[in-house]
Amino acid sequence: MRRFLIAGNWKMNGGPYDAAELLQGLKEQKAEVDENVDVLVCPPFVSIGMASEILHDTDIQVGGQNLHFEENGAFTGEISGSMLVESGCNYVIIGHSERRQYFGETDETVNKRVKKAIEHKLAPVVCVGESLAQRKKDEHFDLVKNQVKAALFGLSEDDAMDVVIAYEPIWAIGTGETASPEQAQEMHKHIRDVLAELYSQDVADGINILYGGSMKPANAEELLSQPDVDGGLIGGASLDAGSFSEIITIAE
Ligand code: 3PY
Repeated sequence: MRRFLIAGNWKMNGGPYDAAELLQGLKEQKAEVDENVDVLVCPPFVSIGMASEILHDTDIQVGGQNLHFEENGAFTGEISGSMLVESGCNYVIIGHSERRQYFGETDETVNKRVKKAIEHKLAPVVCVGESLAQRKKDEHFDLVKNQVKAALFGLSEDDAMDVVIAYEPIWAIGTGETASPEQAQEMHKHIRDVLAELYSQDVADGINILYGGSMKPANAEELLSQPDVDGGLIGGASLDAGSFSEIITIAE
């Protein structure tokens, strides 16, 4: 039985002071969460320690927005899996379209990062999704299938069970556009079919598939009521304690 996962991707917003204020607000509204919902916040690296400290006595978990696939060494500006674990994370976002678009992330590096996350027992939240041009050319199903296959390449069935997939159509990121519930359901079902093909129906049925791309209180209910939508990876609305709490309440 899958539980909902409501995850906030803060992107490059919220240094330690702002993070503390936002998380105190969230804690006041949602320190305890219904047992059918997991809640996660992914602040920028510099605020992770602060987040872990503030949230340690709540049901809210903390994750990173990226990790490097090497253990340590001369990789200026990078963060390792063990650093995330030491800072209190148990999830990490991997392959967000902004990383693919602006920082040269490829299917191959996504796969390396997924493997490193699993090695550290961090649940990878792997982002996949098509651009508007790819959707218009009707390439979206094949593209997402290839992204999922590449991200999970070489993972055992047990390891795959720890992965979370986030479907984030690029045309719905930071644009205010959202996929319709039908478009989301159609792609989530497709992803689940790809997972069943790669592993088994049991494995596919156990993996959380989140929707990301302008999820907010106004559209969360209809998106979350789709049978294959198991939660959300939430950008802008996760930066407001009231909106994020509202989405959690909708999932409950
Ligand atoms: C968005 O909602 O814009 C996101 O990119 C979430 O990751």
